Amino acid sequence: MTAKKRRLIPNFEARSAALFATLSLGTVMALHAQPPAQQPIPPNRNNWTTAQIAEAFKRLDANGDGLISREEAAPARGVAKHFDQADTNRDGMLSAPEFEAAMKQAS
Ligand SMILES: [Ca+2]
Ligand SMILES: [Ca+2]
Repeated sequence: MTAKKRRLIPNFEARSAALFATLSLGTVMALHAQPPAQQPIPPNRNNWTTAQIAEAFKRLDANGDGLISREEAAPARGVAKHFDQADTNRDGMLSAPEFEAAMKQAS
């Protein structure tokens, strides 16, 4: 603490600095108090992820041969309904890529 230093920070300057700090803080708080700007909504929010589709495929593939037959698709009404559309190569079975493409189209 030197006399020189004290002289550099006169009382009124210290007070205006405090006021400035308060105003800045108020501005920051006001900004934070604002309702959140539009939450970014992922465009594919309702779409199934590849992982979810793979999981669903595994569940439907009751005999684990890597294909979903019409019988295996029966419990999943949506899949059964679109089975023919999904079965793009018309072999009567849904392969994983066929199933995935159909699920992504449906959602
Ligand atoms: Ca199967
Ligand atoms: Ca097929």
